[in-house]
Amino acid sequence: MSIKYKFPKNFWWGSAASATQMEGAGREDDKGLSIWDLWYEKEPNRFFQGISSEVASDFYHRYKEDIKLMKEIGHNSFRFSISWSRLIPDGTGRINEKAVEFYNNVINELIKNNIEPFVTLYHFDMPLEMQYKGGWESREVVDAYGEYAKTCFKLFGDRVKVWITHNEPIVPVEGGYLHDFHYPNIVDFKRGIQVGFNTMVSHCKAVKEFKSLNIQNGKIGVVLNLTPSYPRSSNIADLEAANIADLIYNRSFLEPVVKGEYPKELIQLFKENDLLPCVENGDKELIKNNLVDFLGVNYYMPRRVKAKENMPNPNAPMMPETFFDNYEMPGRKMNVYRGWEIYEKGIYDIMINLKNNYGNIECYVSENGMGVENEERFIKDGIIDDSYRIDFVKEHLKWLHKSIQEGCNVKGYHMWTFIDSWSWSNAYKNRYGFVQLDLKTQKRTLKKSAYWIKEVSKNNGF
Ligand code: BGP
Repeated sequence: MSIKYKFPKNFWWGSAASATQMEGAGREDDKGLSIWDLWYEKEPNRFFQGISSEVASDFYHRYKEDIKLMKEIGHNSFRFSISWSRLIPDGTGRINEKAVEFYNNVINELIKNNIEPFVTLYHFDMPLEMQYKGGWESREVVDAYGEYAKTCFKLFGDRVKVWITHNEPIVPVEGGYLHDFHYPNIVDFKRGIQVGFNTMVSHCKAVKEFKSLNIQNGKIGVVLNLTPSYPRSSNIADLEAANIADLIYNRSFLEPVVKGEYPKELIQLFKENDLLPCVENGDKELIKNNLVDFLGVNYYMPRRVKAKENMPNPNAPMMPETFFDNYEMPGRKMNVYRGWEIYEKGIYDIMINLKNNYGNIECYVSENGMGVENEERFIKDGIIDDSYRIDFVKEHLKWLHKSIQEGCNVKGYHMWTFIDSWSWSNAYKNRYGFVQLDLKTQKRTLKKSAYWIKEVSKNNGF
């Protein structure tokens, strides 16, 4: 078989997952609760078919079986997150020894199977006790996160070499403080900006702790969902609208983590609209002096933008969308289940942007994937024939390959996700895995895409 798209040596093939979405054992072995448990208790109706994260895909008990399958389908790396509230049930103080044992077992099992563990410290799962203190709005919580990060580096840094501070830090802002899809369901742009800024400070504290520990061969980065903003047209008003969307949704995190400061235009925009966050002494220096070693890039869809067409209601809460309108491009290709546009070239545009404007920083695709409803209807000869997923990945990989040919510093490709996982308020509506999960029996079955990716990984291309 001839390989048309060959990837660089030691390319990372694998997938990503998160604690809340896969661990289960939600109330076992002294785990503290997180905002997801509280929200479910308060409003179970907010979760698709009323399913909580309490059981998920039971990785807590089945990690050995899952890691075996990962190896079988050619993973050489796997990103998972530590649950802060499992490790430190109250958010600060006492460490849960059962959790230490669990994460040690997972890390050791991965290494034993030649799968490099990538560890995320925070993936949307604020410990309840920390939320009671104000969550990311509170500097006490920011400090607690710094301590938690240090604890993780000390406990696991002898074996974990790739660390990620936050997964998509803009999402808890969007979900929890703007668009009502995460707890605490606040709608307040200014508070959201404070949350974003405090998250940024917490990220830098973790980077600082990491660097001071001098972990051998270790590196630290952050995972950002760098959704490119495409203007409807080259009309100046459309260009300006897309620029604002890009500033708020991408450059707000990208610039401080890579360049050590916020874009001046963003500061100006927030200043004009009385949205600037409270900044404490020393924050600026902290941000300046704690740049990332690499970036993880999550890419699912593009953002298409046009100039505002109607004056916003002056009494409606201010939003990023106060400054632009989203644009539905006629003829766009859609993943109708998730309601997300599919635009494969976006992955190339992101990488070229990082190359040209961000010092060609080392990066990898940390999530890309396609959630589909009712996949059981595609079962053929006992397995799910998810050829649509194979096509999705292939087309993205072709563009990624092109970016590498053109000199982009891309080290790997991780799929979202290994096994069908609990998707926040969508619960199990859309399935993303290489591996099918039977919710009733917890049985795992490889999908067609799993066999395909195994070959890709084996051949380091396709
Ligand atoms: C990313 C998150 C993941 C995952 C994925 C798919 O934003 O990092 O946690 O869930 O999106 O999105 P969803 O689960 O909402 O379909």
